[in-house]
This record gives sequence, C-alpha cells and structure tokens, in this order.
Amino acid sequence: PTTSPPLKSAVFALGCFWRSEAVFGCLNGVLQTTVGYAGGSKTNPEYRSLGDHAESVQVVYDERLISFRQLLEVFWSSHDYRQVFGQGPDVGNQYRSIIFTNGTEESRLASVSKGREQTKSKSSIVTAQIQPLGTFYPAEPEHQKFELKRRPVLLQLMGNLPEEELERSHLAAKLNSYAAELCPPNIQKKIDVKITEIIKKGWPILSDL
Ligand code: MHO
Repeated sequence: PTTSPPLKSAVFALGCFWRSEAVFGCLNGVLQTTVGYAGGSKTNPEYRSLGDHAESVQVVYDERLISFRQLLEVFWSSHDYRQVFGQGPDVGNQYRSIIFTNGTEESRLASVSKGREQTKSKSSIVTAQIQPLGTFYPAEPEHQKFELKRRPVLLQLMGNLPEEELERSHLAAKLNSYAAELCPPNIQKKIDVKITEIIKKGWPILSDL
C-alpha cells in the first residue's frame, strides 16, 4: 500500500518574503513554499495593510529528508538577524526576524540554536524572536513564487501552470529559488545546464505565418 510521506510545516520570518521563499525552496526535502503574514494580531492582513504581522514563509517538508534543526540552520545562515527591523534596504516591523514554533520541542530547538548564534556573534545582539505560530495568512497570489514569475521562460518550460498548481508545485518552489540564484551552486549549475539543453534541443521556431 502506498502511504504518503510524513509532511510537516514550519514558518519563518526573515525579511522580504519574496526572498525568504527562495531561501527554502531549493532544499532537499522541502516540497512546498508559501509566502504570507504571521506573528501579529490583525485578522485578514493584506500586503498594503499587514498591520503588526511579519512577512513570512511557510515551508512544507518531508522530515525523513530534512529536519526542523536543519531548517533552523538555514534560517540563521541566510539573513542578518542582528538588525532589529529589517534587512538591507527593507526597513520596518514587517521585516523582523522570527522563528515560529508549534510546541515545546520546537521552542527548545529554536532557543538552543539562538543561544548558539548569540555566542558566535559576541559583539552584536541577536534580535530574532521565537514565538508560537498563531494563524498563518497566505499572501496574495502575486507575491507567491515572485522570483519565478519574473522569469516567464521558466514558467513556460513548466507548461504555464494555473496559479493554484504553481503554488503547490514542488518544482516551482525549486525553480523559484533558482530564479533568485539561491540554490546551492552545484544545483544552480545543474539546472542551468539542463535548461540550456532543453532550449537548444528545440523549441519549435516560428518562422512564417
Ligand atoms: N524592497 C522590496 C520589498 C518587497 S518585499 C515583498 C521591494 O522591491 O518593494 O517586502
């Protein structure tokens, strides 16, 4: 009998969510990514009025392939968590850094990892917060797979999937990361080669009408 893999989900806030989604999308074991709003109290937030929420990404993963602990490592290594509000040019409460947890074990793992980072960066303060996940509100479609959508050729290679399919697609999560150049270098290269190959091999060229 076929059983579906034990899927788990985790939510992180680490600056602009276009990038956050791309940070996690290429990891082995990550199956789906969705950007949204979390960490605040406003109901039904929207991009232009997100209230006290933070731009976040929800990551659906297969825990046989990747663990919460490993996701935490990626969280810490992929953004500047010493800034109180924001990343680089993006300043504001909506860009704050948060690890969301779903219970005591995840809170414990998050605290341990935060302690470790705090020891590493002695002179600066780790501002990332740890808090239980309340409601995760998915963001508007135009913010989902934002990096991928900037590359129409990639969308076309995927067969121009309807929005709902794109949002669920494992491949889209990966290519979104590739589009942002946030896959590990070897994977980035592998995808480059493959895409070049496909394009060379022959899209039918429209020469005459
Ligand atoms: N500085 C970014 C912020 C977008 S992110 C979804 C921009 O290009 O508007 O907050």
